[in-house]
Amino acid sequence: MDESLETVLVQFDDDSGIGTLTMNRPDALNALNGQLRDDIIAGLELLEEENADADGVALRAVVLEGAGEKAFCAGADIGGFADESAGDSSARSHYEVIRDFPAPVIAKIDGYCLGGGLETALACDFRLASEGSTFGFPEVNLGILPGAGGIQYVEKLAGPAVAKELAMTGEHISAERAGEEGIVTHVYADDEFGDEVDAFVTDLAGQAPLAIQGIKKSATMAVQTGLEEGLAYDRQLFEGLLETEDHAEGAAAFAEDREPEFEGK
Ligand code: CO8
Repeated sequence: MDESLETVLVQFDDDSGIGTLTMNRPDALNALNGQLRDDIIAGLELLEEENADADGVALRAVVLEGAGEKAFCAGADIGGFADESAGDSSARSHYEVIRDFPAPVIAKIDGYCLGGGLETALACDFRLASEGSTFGFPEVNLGILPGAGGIQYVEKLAGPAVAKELAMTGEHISAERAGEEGIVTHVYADDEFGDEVDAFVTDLAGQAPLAIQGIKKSATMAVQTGLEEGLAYDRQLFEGLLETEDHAEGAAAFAEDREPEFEGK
């Protein structure tokens, strides 16, 4: 599949099961306007449709990236803030749709990752960055704050001092520092970035997809609930996975000393 929405390019590779969404407003450093936010959701829905006719799970992982040389995403479109906070408050935001999306979503960050762009990356399951990338919450310079979870996420990943430093100073930090603080999952040398991301995502896409879905649900639950409830939830997920063909395949492959072939059944 190869589709161009107004501000997002959508691709799906049948062989690997990897989908790619490219935020495509390079002239505005992929700043998030209403159209881009809607197109990210629409792109994810298009990719999810790949599972509808599949025998098992076709869509194994999604890469979210920014078009152009300079940015993953430079945050909310300055000038469009009125429509950022207005609108239908019952509609799910692209941040929530990414967070709850069944397949893992990997933010491929090459360049500026700021404000709502960083919050978009934080809603993803993994943040893979080139070493030349830059991170920050410039909202304070506009007299606002990161209102889509940025402080909450960074506080959980890096602690309150780092969250407050980023949000209160508006300063940019390097990919190296973001990696050290745990805000970014991996930082790769610029000239190895594409290959390293491909290797990471291909590996993820080859894992048992129902187990991956369960792990994502469990990890989301872990930040939303108490330990007892979380443990009960994990037990339920675990028992469900014991019944899957993928579990039987994994065990058989181990016994036969071969690579498993998971289908998401
Ligand atoms: N919105 C709109 N246009 C932008 C944005 C943006 N956020 N960022 C860059 N652009 C445009 C520039 O206006 C410029 O356009 P043009 O060529 O037409 O003049 C083009 O992109 C290239 O930008 P620069 O020339 O500025 O490029 P530089 O390399 O000199 O600088 C920077 C790059 C440092 C990234 C700089 O562009 C910048 O500081 N951008 C603004 C960053 C920012 O403040 N982002 C907004 C943060 S606020 C936010 O994200 C709130 C989220 C709220 C979520 C709430 C949910 C409820």
